[in-house]
Amino acid sequence: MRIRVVNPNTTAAMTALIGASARAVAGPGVLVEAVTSAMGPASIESHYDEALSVPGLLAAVAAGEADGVDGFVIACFGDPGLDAARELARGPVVGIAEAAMHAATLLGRGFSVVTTLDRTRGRAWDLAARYVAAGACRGVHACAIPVLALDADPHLADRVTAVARLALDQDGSDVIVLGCAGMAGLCDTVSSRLGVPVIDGVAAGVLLVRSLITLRLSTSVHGEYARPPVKEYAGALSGFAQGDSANSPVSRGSRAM
Ligand code: 5HY
Repeated sequence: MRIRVVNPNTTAAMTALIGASARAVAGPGVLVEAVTSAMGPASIESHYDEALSVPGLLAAVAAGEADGVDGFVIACFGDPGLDAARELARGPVVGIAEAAMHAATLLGRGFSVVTTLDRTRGRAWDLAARYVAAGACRGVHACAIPVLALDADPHLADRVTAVARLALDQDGSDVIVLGCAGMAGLCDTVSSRLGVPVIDGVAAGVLLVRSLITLRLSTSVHGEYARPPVKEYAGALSGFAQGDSANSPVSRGSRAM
C-alpha cells in the first residue's frame, strides 16, 4: 500500500519531520512517501498563503495519481485543497485537521486545539464546525510561534505544554489536538506531562487513510466529488485544465469505481 503525505508548503525540512511522524505509525506493508509542494508559500499562516498553496498541492496529488499511489494525507492543519484533491484522487484523501479532530471525539468529551499564530485560529474553528459536533471543540489557542520557527525553538515543548495546560483548564477539555504539522514530534512529551491524549494529525491521518484503503473504500464519485468538468484554464494555471493530459500537472488515469 502506498500513501503519499503531501506538505502543501515548500519547506523540505518540515516534510522530513512530517515523513518521520507518518512512518513511525504506518506499520508493515505501508510505503509512506512524504513530498513537498513544488510551488507556493514556504509556510501557511494566512488565508492568502492557504489559497496559493492549493495549486502545488493539486499538482502533487496529480503526480501521485500518475504514480498509482493508493491514498493521500494533506499535511497542513488548514486542510488546504481537501475537496479539490478528492475530485482528483482515486483513493481516499484526508486532511490532518480532519483526522485529528475526528480522533479527538473518540477519546474524550471535548478537545482544545493548540496552534501556531493567533490569526490561524479562525480557520481551525471553521474546520471544527465542519468536521465535528457543536461543542466537541472547546477552544483554539495559539502559542505565538511562526511555523518556520517551530523546529528551531529550544523551548517549543515547554511553550506548547504551557498553552495546552491553560487550554485544558480554561476550556474544560480533556484532549489536545496539535494545530500544525510542524508539531508532529511533540505528542509523547506533551501527553506525558499533562496526562491527557495529545493528537498529531499527521499520524492520525496516515492511519485513517490506511484503514480506508484496507476497507477498499474511497471518495464517492456519485455527486460533488465527481471528476472536475473539462474546460479551459487560462494564464499561469492553463496546465491545470482537466483532460489536457499532454502537459497538465493534474491529468490522471481513470477512476477505479
Ligand atoms: C501547517 N501551516 O500545518 C499549518 C499550521 C498553521 O505551513 N503547516 C503550515 O499554522 O496553520
